[in-house]
Amino acid sequence: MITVYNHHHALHQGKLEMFRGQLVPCFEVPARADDVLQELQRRQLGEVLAPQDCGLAPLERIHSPRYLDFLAGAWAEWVALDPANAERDALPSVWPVRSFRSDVLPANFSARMGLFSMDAGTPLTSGTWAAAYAGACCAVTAAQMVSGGARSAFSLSRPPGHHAGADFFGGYCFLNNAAIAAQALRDAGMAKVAVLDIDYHHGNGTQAIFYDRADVFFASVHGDPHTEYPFYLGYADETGQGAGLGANLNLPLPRGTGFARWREALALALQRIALSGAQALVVSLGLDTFEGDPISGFQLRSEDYFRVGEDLAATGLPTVFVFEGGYAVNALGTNTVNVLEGYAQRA
Ligand code: 6XA
Ligand code: ZN
Repeated sequence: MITVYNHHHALHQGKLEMFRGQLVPCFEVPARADDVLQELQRRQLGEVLAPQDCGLAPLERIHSPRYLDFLAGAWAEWVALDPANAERDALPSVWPVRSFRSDVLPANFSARMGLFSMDAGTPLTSGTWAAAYAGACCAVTAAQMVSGGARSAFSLSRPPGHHAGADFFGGYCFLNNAAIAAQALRDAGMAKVAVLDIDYHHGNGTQAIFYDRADVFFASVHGDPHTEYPFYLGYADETGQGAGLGANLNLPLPRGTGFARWREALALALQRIALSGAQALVVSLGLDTFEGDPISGFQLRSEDYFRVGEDLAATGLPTVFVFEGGYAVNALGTNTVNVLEGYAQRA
């Protein structure tokens, strides 16, 4: 399995996030990707390459121009407000909820931070754009390898992507790498693609991006949004709309779910993906389903991740793995590489 690694990921290094009423050190840290890289190399799972510079075009297939403009220029605006801002990250604090307008682009920076975001847990830093852009290029490069005939490729990058919508960031995500990869597969000529999201948290951004499309099937196994982030999307009755009706599958599970029940949900998702006629698969690979994860509530164990990889390989579909969440830093390398090794041995 080839890994496309974002050598610039550590340019995004948030200091503090809002968590249960206080600002706490960020969970989404550079050590996450470093650990996975180290474990990949220790177990010699395959080559590690840098991405190609993909340009803005693949990002513009998924994200709105005004959102990309905002992200690319946000840090400079933040520091221009006050030179002392260079020492602190930008966090939103006001949002246009129901009854407010989102068509008007306010001049005020805080107002635009809120317009283009969904939570106060996602600091925007000096290197956020550079890291996220390079990460999107990793996803595009991995997709190109798979559309070019490779059985699989792994895009190893952070910040993650699946909460980011067409025009908003949140949940530690800025650019939706999985959606960008899926679109890149479509644009390379694959008529139908599936995205399977196995992060603990529902991939609200990916779902929303493809919700009215029949050419990208989205399936997700995740913590029940009645109690788990992102709360406002990810329910079982969300099945797609318009041309996309029937092309969205949510399998929410209660906090505390262990591997046996989780694996049944995975099997159901894979069955539906097979029926969808997809020619390739993008896996939003979150490892925060692990029993030791500090912010999540499933009970998967390290050895279970081999079985996950085997189940994914059994689909027979060419697969792009895209790294998402997972915060038990000491086990993250092991768990991630267990999935990839389980996959590689069965593929
Ligand atoms: C709220 C929790 C964000 C969840 C991030 C994540 N600050 N998403 O792992 O997959
Ligand atoms: Zn997650």
